[in-house]
Amino acid sequence: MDSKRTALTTLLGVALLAVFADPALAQGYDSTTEQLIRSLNTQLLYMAIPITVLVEGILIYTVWKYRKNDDPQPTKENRRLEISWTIATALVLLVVGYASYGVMANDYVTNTQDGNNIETNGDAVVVDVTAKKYLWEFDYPEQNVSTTGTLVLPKGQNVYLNITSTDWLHAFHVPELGLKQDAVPGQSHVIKTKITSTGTYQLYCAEYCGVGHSKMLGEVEVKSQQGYQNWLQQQSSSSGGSSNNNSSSNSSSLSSSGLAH
Ligand SMILES: [Cu+2]
Repeated sequence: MDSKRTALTTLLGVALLAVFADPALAQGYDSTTEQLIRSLNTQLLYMAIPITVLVEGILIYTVWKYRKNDDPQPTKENRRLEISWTIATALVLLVVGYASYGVMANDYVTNTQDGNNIETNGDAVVVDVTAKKYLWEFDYPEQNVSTTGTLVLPKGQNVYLNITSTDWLHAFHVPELGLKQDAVPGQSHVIKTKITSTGTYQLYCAEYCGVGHSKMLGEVEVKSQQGYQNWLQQQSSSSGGSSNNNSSSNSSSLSSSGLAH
C-alpha cells in the first residue's frame, strides 16, 4: 500500500471518528436559549474538526514527503484546483452563515422588543430586573411582588426579563441557562427564554462595575408551575404585595420613578 493511500485513509478515519463520537448529544439543556446556542456551537465544531484534520494532515504529509527535496519547484497553475477550493470555501461559509443566522435571529437569543412595552403573545411571565451597586432587584409588575437577590421563575413557561440599571453598567449573566444581557442606565434590554428544568442557577454580574463587582451575585430559582404559583401567593399574602426583602423602600421608589418599568 503506497504512502499516499495510507495518509488519506488515516485522515478519513479521524474525520469520521470526530463526526460520530458525540459527547454533546447525551447532555441535557436547561433552557431554550441554551439549547439553541450550544447546538450551534456543536454543529460548527463538527464542521471545523474534519476541515482542521484535512488541512493539517495535508500539511504534515507534504512536509514529510518532501523533507529531502533540495531543489523545490513552484506549483504549476491549476485552474480547476483553484476553482474547486474557492467553491468549497464559499460553501462552508454559506453553511456557517445560514446556521448562525438561524440561531442569532431567534427571539430566544436576540430579543429586540421595547422593555417598556413587551408583547408576550399569551401566557408568559414578565419580570423587571434592575441592577444597582451591588445587587439585583426583581419586580413582578403584574403580581405586585418584588424580591432582591433571588429570581424565582416557573419551568416550561415563556419568561421575559426586562433588564436595566439605576446607576452604572452591569450585566445579567446566567451561564447555565445561556443568558447574558447588559444592564444599562436609562435603557431596557429584553431577554426571552423558556427554562426546561427546575433547579437553582448562579447569577453573575458580567460587567466590571466597582469594588463590589465580584460579590454582585444572585440566584435563579426555577420551580414547577405549582411551586411558582404557591411562591407568588406566599409573597403577596405575607408582605401585603410589596416586598420580601429589606430594601422595599428602594424598590418602590424605583417603580414610581418609572425606571423599573
Ligand atoms: Cu459588576
